[in-house]
Amino acid sequence: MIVVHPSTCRACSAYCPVLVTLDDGKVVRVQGNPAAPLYDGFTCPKGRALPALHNNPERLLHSMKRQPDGSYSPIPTDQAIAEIADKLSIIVARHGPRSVAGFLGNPAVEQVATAPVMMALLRAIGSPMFFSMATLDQPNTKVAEALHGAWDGGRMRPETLDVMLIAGGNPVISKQYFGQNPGMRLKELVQRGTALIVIDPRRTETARRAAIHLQPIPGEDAVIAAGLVHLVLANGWHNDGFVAQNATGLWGLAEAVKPFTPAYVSRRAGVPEADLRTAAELIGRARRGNFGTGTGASMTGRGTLTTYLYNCLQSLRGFWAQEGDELLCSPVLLPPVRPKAQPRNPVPPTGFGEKMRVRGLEQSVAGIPASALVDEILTPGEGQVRALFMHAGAMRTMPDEARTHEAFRSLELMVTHDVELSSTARVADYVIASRLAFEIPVLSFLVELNSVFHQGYGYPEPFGAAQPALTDPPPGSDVIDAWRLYYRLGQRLRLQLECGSMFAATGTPLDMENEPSTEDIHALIATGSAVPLDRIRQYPHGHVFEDARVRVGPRDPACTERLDLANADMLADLAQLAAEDYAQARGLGAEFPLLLVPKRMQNVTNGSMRLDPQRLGVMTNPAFLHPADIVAFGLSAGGLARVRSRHGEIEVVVEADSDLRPGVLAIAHGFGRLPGEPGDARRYGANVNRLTILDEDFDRYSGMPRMGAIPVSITPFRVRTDIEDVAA
Ligand SMILES: Nc1nc2c(c(=O)[nH]1)N[C@H]1C(S)=C(S)[C@@H](COP(=O)(O)OP(=O)(O)OC[C@H]3O[C@@H](n4cnc5c(=O)[nH]c(N)nc54)[C@H](O)[C@@H]3O)O[C@H]1N2
Ligand SMILES: Nc1nc2c(c(=O)[nH]1)N[C@H]1C(S)=C(S)[C@@H](COP(=O)(O)OP(=O)(O)OC[C@H]3O[C@@H](n4cnc5c(=O)[nH]c(N)nc54)[C@H](O)[C@@H]3O)O[C@H]1N2
Ligand code: SF4
Ligand SMILES: [Mo]
Repeated sequence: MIVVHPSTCRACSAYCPVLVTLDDGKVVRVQGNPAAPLYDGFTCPKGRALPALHNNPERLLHSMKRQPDGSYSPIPTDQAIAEIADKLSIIVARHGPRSVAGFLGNPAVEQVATAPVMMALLRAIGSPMFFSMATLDQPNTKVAEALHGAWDGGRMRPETLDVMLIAGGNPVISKQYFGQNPGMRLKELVQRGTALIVIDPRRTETARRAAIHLQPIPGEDAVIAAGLVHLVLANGWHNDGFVAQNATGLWGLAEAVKPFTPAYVSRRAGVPEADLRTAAELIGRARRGNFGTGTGASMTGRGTLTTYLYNCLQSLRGFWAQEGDELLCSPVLLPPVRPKAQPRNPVPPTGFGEKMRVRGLEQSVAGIPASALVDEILTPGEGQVRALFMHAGAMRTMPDEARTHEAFRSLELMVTHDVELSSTARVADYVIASRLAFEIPVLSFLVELNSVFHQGYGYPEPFGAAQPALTDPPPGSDVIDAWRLYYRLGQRLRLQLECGSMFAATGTPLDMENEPSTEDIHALIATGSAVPLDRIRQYPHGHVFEDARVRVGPRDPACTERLDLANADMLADLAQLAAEDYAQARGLGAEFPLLLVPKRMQNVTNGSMRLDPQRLGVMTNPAFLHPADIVAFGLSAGGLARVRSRHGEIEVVVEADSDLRPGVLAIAHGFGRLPGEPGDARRYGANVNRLTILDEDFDRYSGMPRMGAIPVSITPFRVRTDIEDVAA
């Protein structure tokens, strides 16, 4: 029987409403849902390819156990859990609670209940070691907000802006910034007169819509931001009244940006001085604006300083939501808020939580540094991590593949969840076979939660969806929702788990006798939500809750809090930036003549969704270069090449991209095979994280290592002879 049900795509955090066609319970079609109140029926190719993921012949239908010879054999999931519980209790008894760690990556987007129950188990064991990809993504946004202070009323809404700046983000592809249907949203913005400023070494799909596109040398975002601050101040375009009432440190900031003259910034970052001045003028003359940094600006070093400077620029212009403005991302599943048009003092970004035993790292406002995990596993001594629960594609997405691999293989116990025997699964001792999207109920909670970590995420409208699972896992399979692993381990270890809103330190005790349903866990996550979950569940297509729209309230007359324009560490970084020999710092030379940068591709989400080459048209992650560089380095488009950094090398397929700035090499992450496994760039792609390392040039607060603007070389490898390829 064929039926069509509304649901939500969770293949990325845009969470597009979809209509799913089921034929006798089998997912056969996914399309946009025009009946949903948001996104105009939009989907991307990944959403439409979800049937391929559900019907993947390689899908993991049974949990797996690693055998002494390194092969994997199916094991009943409950037996796997029993064995894991036995090993876990021995490890805790022998090495203490801190030896147990959990790691949550992007797949948590699909399985919302994993995070609270994994955290509940760690809490019950007494381990603080909860890691997440948030600290390898854009932790600089949380840290910069802590250093600068936050605006209680939040940012101005996109549809009200005169100017919008995006540095190192490409929403048309990533769906970050406008979430859903970003191409259409951008078009609407530009049509209504918003001047878009895009800073990106590639003329991206987003940059095509920009009034000004600065196409800089990668890694110079802090220099450009300082240059814009300099120009705004030099022209007296700052909002004196706003600054006097809400900020301190104007003089310090003005002094610190003095070296960043337009001529210097233009020379150093490789952008035309006139364009820089025009961008500053657009910012200086606008009445409403917003500035945001994406992964490009965050990963290429000095991400915290860059975001801090843009926050300062925002405050200099008074570009924060005003009294009476509608709050951007009014909560639905998050707790209600009563924002005011006033600042909040800066807070220390670190100094409150778990200290790492390595590189002086510690918990920050962005979480425990994921970049410390590998060394926490490899460094002997009290507290050494010996057991790891992993819900991510880490082997292809963590910097420094070789050390990550060494660390994971050295664990006494490594457990992953997966939907295929992925490279991360192939280093684990146990792989728990997991349910897939349409076998799991929907709760649009994570979209909202993400908006707390990064301004680019979240529903701009008070939208919520709580929808049932649509189908059961295939007959004969033995797969579970990931959270059940943690619950059942708690049961076996006779622990009482507590679970609730992720903002609460404790939660409601779970019934440890009768296993709850996933909906029960969702209800606990929604504890104290702005809109009661029962109401949200009444709308099969999801709903915009008009009564949940929040307006920014008046300033409290007694408010004495202030934003900080002159954080001492940030100004010291700025002084160092101005003083450094930038040509030398960049690390380019005859040996490494190109800068490697990150990018996202339309048809994959990091390491996911590479299943159906016919429909998705992509299976590998090419190395994109400007055609002039292809010629200059003796390469051929479509041919193979070897990319080398100081830390490793990979084999890649070369592809021409005339939109890239010459001298820049762009490769997406999330591909490749394990060290020691035979690679094949055309089939598996290449793991860029063979070129990155963890402990050099890392952010002092979040520990995030440099993952972009990496000096590399490229040389032809088994050069193809067909002439057309060279001409391309
Ligand atoms: N060099 C470099 N490294 C990067 C980045 C970069 O730009 N450059 N970006 C970083 C960023 S921002 C992020 S967020 C991370 C992302 O990295 P991760 O958090 O690791 O996320 P994914 O690669 O999306 O994870 C996908 C994998 O999870 C497996 N999987 C496990 N459980 C499930 C499940 O329940 N459902 C599904 N569908 N799949 C599951 C799939 O088999 C797939 O292999 O990578 C980071 N790493
Ligand atoms: N289709 C798709 N969507 C995704 C993902 C995916 O893999 N595929 N991943 C998801 C995840 S985990 C995340 S975190 C978000 C990320 O969302 P975004 O941050 O928007 O990521 P990108 O689309 O890669 O845009 C980054 C841009 O930075 C540019 N860039 C590189 N280096 C520099 C630099 O030094 N300076 C500047 N100014 N720009 C630079 C790149 O050219 C690229 O255009 O996307 C999410 N959405
Ligand atoms: S943008 Fe694509 S992958 Fe992301 S939720 Fe929407 S349809 Fe799914
Ligand atoms: Mo990310």
